[in-house]
Amino acid sequence: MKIKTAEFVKSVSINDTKVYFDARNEVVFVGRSNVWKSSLMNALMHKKDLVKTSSKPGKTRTANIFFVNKKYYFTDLPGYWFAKLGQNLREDLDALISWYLEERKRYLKKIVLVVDAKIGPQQKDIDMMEFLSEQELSPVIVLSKCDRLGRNDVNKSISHTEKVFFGQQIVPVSSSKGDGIEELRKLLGESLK
Ligand SMILES: Nc1nc2c(ncn2[C@@H]2O[C@H](COP(=O)(O)OP(=O)(O)OP(=O)(O)O)[C@@H](O)[C@H]2O)c(=O)[nH]1
Ligand SMILES: [Mg+2]
Repeated sequence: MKIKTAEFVKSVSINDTKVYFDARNEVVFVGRSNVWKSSLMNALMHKKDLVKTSSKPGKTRTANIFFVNKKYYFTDLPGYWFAKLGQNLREDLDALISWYLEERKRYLKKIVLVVDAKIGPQQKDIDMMEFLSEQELSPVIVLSKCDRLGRNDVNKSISHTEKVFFGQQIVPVSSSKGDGIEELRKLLGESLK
């Protein structure tokens, strides 16, 4: 898909009890904190800082919804499992993630599960994948930070991830270099048709 326009719509937190959602198809981005989810969204939408990013983990604390091509939503979710935020905030953010995914389920055409290629899938990613399959949501695994690895290590990371998440689509990317971004745009375009 070609992305021509992208605008911020709104932020949703777990305390927003009356949220109005409309019936538009959507893609959401999930993953552990600091795996470059928000940066990946900027790269996909041809933006530099539409989606707020930070070198410090725990930047995204609400579900941030963007309107793409005046037709679809792309939504950035907080990273799961970032213990340093403190237990209360951590629990609120984890609750927001599962609530959001369940609430919007019928419109979610793809869940982009971002995994750090250097670290590989962690238990929390496996838990998220289980949740997605329970909810009958369709994931694609994006291996981020590939620019920080050599070709051999990227291949090793892909085969390890294939073993952990058998049969799932995997796209290796680098948001700074742009590798894999066009492939991911194409795949998302297919899902949103
Ligand atoms: N070298 C390199 N750095 C990147 C790339 N993408 C993102 N970064 C940097 O990584 C840091 C974290 O990125 P974010 O996109 O904010 O991470 P996040 O997963 O959204 O984190 P949370 O919101 O805390 O869950 C930022 O300082 C980015 O500038 C990339 O492709 N290459
Ligand atoms: Mg973020």
